[in-house]
Amino acid sequence: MKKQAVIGLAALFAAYTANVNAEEHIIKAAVTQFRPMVTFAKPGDTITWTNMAGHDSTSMKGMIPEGAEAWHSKLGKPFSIKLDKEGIYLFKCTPHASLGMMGAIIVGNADNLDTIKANVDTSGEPKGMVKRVIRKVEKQLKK
Ligand SMILES: [Cu+2]
Repeated sequence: MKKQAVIGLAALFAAYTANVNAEEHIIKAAVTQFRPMVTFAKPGDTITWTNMAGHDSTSMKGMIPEGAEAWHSKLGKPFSIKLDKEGIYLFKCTPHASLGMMGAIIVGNADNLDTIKANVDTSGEPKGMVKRVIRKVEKQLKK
């Protein structure tokens, strides 16, 4: 009985500290841009999009880590998602993707950069705009 209580407390403490360490990152929609365009996060952090009137947040096909879940937020509504899988996530605003309204979230290691690059042509997204985000990601990774 006593041992169980100790284990229970330890589990509670672990959950508590995991929560304390997790951060929330805000990405703000501004006219036809997401600010910041590139966000660095840790596994378990939450990403929140704000100021979303007229915008959505949609993950791009073949441009999120393998096994990660795709998302498509409701147009015009703030949106939050917790990202656990490490890697780069590219996302867009569906109405404004052709204007380059896209961004990237880098969670932990950016090991899927090559996969993302290889998928640009088949993504169905405006290539020039996707490449622009990738260049920005590469620049930020070199810092
Ligand atoms: Cu938009």
